[in-house]
Amino acid sequence: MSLDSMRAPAGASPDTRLTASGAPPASVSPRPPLPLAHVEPAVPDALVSREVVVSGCVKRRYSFDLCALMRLPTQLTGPLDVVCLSGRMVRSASEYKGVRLSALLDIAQLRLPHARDFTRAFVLAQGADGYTVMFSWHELYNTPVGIGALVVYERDGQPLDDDEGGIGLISTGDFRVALRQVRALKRLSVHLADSPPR
Ligand SMILES: Nc1nc2c(c(=O)[nH]1)N[C@H]1C(S)=C(S)[C@@H](COP(=O)(O)O)O[C@H]1N2
Ligand SMILES: [Mo]
Repeated sequence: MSLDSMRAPAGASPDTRLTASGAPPASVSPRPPLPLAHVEPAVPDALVSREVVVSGCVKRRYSFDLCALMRLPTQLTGPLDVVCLSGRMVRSASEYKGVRLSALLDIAQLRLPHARDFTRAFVLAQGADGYTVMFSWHELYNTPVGIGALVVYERDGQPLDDDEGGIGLISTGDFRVALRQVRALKRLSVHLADSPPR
């Protein structure tokens, strides 16, 4: 067999792929090329997360991109069924890879009016579409839930692709894991619950 016959046909070299802008290679497009502004990416950028910002009651606001997350101690979930409140199986994963949510908080450090105020601190985790879930300080630092509350960037050995939102959040200790699984995690904001007047 000649080397030539093993080569991909002209116009489909190994480097030819759909770009982030979704523009198909000119040679395979049956239609005249569209102006760039009309070409929609497969997943709108607004629904993908490339970094997670830690803000609110913290000493320093931090932004963690993929590289920053990968430098932190890695956590693996092991097999995990992602099930919604209804009982619907969203997916069955062999493994997610990520870092503890508490590790990010430890870096940003809580900023508290009084030392004991950590007892009423909580974190809101928000996705690119606004979907928001909550973890209390106690869940994260004072119960087994915290061990499995992870900011994740890989599933089954593959990076979470744009369809899956890039960076995400998962809580392996939950009964219904799908609910606190946040797709395209953008923000972790730390708050203090109001203390009722005595
Ligand atoms: N950002 C974001 N994450 C989300 C949701 C959402 O609407 N937005 N829905 C939740 C619910 S109710 C379910 S069942 C799962 C669905 O998982 P999937 O979006 O990864 O398929 O995502 C959870 N995480
Ligand atoms: Mo759901």
